[in-house]
Amino acid sequence: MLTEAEIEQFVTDGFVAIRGAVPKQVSAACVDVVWAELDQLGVGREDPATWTRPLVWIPCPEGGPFVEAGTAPELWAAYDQLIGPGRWPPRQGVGGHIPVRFPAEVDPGYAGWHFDSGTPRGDKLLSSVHSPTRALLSLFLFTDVGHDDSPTLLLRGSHMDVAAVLGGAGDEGLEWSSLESLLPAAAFEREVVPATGAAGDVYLCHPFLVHRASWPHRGRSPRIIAQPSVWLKEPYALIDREAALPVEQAILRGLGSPLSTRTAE
Ligand SMILES: O=C(O)CCC(=O)C(=O)O
Repeated sequence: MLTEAEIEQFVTDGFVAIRGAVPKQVSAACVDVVWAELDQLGVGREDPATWTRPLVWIPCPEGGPFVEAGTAPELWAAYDQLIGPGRWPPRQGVGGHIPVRFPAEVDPGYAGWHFDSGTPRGDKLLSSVHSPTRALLSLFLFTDVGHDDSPTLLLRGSHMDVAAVLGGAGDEGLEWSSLESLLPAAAFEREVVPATGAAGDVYLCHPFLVHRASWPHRGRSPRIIAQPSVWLKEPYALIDREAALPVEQAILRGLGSPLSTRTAE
């Protein structure tokens, strides 16, 4: 269970790390499966000469140890606390993709600031303040991730900036191509926190938290994490501050006032 202080940290900062959420032997078994998949792509665990690209994406494998990782009791308890019991669809696995980052000096591409909250509408990808489908972004660390291992960078508190901008865009939301054109410059002056930790740690992030990949990778071994969304069954109404649980509370805090009050103003 998250403590009250951790929950307040999630609301204020937009993320909380659950250390040791996944048992070490389970993370290690997930890494073995990832290497088996990489081997199919010609990238060998014991053969650094084949680590020729800075980044290889694979869909997060299903089954086996990924079921144990994705259903870890501490994680599900935290989802209930942050999102609300019955408000997120339980998944027998981890989901999302695995960006495997290899030791390299070069720009891997796609390392710009963004948040993962788009919902497809026709041919558009819209982000709405109601976060219609996404409840959380989770970062599962399957290997130890130190400062040199190209950790994901989190912009502490940036979910509030995103909520404030989306709040002005109506229920439908808006389409954006660059975050720099969407957010005020001050948003990018917030503290940058590297998502470092040990294999088995899981960062739970607000769906509006701005983050990006980092490079170069000057560690010795590939960094393996998964970055699934925890999905949301019903969009956040953003009307009742008293009833809101932490993910919704954080959006309301970023908005300054509930949407019904704003309409009445
Ligand atoms: O690979 C990383 O560190 C971050 C990946 C990312 O930004 C994402 O999946 O949204």
